[in-house]
Amino acid sequence: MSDTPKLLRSLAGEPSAIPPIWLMRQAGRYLPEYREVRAQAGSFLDLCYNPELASEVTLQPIRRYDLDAAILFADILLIPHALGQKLWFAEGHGPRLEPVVTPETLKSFRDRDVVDILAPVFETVRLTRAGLSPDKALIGFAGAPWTVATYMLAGRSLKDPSSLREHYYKAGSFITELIDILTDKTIDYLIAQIDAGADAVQLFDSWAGGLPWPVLDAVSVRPLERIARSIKTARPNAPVILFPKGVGEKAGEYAAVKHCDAIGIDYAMDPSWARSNISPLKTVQGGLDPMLVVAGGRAMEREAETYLKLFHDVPYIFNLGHGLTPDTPPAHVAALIEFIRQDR
Ligand code: 1CP
Repeated sequence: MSDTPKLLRSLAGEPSAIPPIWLMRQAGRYLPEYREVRAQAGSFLDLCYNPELASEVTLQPIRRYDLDAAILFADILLIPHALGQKLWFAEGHGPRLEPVVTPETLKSFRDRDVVDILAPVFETVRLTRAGLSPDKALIGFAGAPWTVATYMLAGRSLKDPSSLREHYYKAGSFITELIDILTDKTIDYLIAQIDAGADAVQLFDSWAGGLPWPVLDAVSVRPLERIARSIKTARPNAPVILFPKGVGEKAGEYAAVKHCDAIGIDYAMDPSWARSNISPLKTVQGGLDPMLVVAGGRAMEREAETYLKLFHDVPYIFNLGHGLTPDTPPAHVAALIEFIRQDR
């Protein structure tokens, strides 16, 4: 058997009786060993910028669960931070960014060299790749321009992004310009992650849901298409995974993006629809409701089985339909992985 990581074989279009498995937010607060390192690091941002500790928490879930892939420990908001916004995580209140972006602050962004400023992240990638066995993949990532822009424009997490739609209709050219800058910076950032040792990259568009089509196309599909195309032109061997959360059947538009290799599906997506409409075009990843892993037991196994059965004859990567939450019992994660890997 070759050392090519199972995840990369699946991204290359190979079906597998037991799919490769990794889990969004597999490193994080639900793990006691993470909380220990996090306390040692100081703040969450200190942890992101400390290559030894960030690499350690990236590897923790691989050691504990023998997952098929590690995902770089960092955050999608490091790009706004590198562009000059002040960023902090108020305990229990999520991220805060200041000042909110205006047409005036936008000007300074173009000249910022995020690859230079985010050097510690690439060092984390190098250290992690060196500490990972050759049969495991290392996934790099970034936020999709739209999702990152929502935080930059609001200065915080928006539970209801409808105010941004209004803003977009009123100040469309400014938001389009911001997205264009983020697209360029994200391309540089992901290529640098690949050069440091990331085997594949994923783009998280967590706030793509609920946008009317022409807006979704302009702020999400087209920028992601440009990122995928630029990465593939520069680094043809690096697979690109898109995770457009909450877009329903518009996921088909992302699957049609020529230069992406896989589509992450969220927990609200009907997996049968994905099997019929995405699998003919791209590897499908994910889907299982993370709340089922909080619940555990037979309900979790029954639903996991649904995904395994539906995708048994096509390339598929087992994952969740969004990230693990801090209240997930680590034993349920272990039970899920054991269930996926059992002979059937
Ligand atoms: O206190 C802590 O330890 C901070 C919690 C935390 C963690 C563990 C944050 C703050 N970010 C992260 C790590 C992280 N974020 C990873 C690491 C790799 C892994 O998956 O294990 C990744 C891939 C992300 C990506 C991320 N950050 C997204 C996209 C995915 C998603 O969850 O939708 C988003 C939207 C963020 C913003 C962010 N960072 C942190 C929080 C709490 C949030 C979300 C806030 C909100 O609800 O808007």
